[in-house]
Amino acid sequence: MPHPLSDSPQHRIFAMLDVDGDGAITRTEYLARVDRVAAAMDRDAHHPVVTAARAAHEAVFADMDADHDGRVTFEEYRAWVGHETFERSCRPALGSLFDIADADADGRLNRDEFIRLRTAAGNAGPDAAAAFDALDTDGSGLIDRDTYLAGIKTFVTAGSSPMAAAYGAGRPVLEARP
Ligand SMILES: [Ca+2]
Ligand SMILES: [Ca+2]
Ligand SMILES: [Ca+2]
Repeated sequence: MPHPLSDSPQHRIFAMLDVDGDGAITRTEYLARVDRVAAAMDRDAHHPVVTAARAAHEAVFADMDADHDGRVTFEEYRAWVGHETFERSCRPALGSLFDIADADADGRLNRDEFIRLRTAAGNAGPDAAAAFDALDTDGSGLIDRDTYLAGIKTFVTAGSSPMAAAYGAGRPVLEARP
């Protein structure tokens, strides 16, 4: 039977972060996200933007893992996620991944950078492309940092956002995660 919350933004994001699908986000799983994005964007593992991202992700994980057992369950994640935690914790971490992808450090990603970032972060390629097109409302071919972070925040907190496409919203979770 499908979980009643299986189509919620929280469930979609949790399913993306629980890479091996065992029902918990481990610290290793969460930190590997930084390495995947760094590798996808051809960044050296010791580049300052990668080091900063690792520190930001360590902080998010410590914040999410309420009972400090090194595993974040869906219940822990759901109790944690929201406006306040987004501002305190998610924004720096998501921003740090954006910075890894922003090769020329001008605060904007082009379509290719955006798709590579979101695919490395766990989204399906076509979903990431759809999200870029939805976010790029002026058709400039660039997405700025604030637009990107606001798009994710609205998805996390309100469930509806141009970024929803990145997470396969509208398609069943099982289809989004082959
Ligand atoms: Ca897991
Ligand atoms: Ca825990
Ligand atoms: Ca740029």
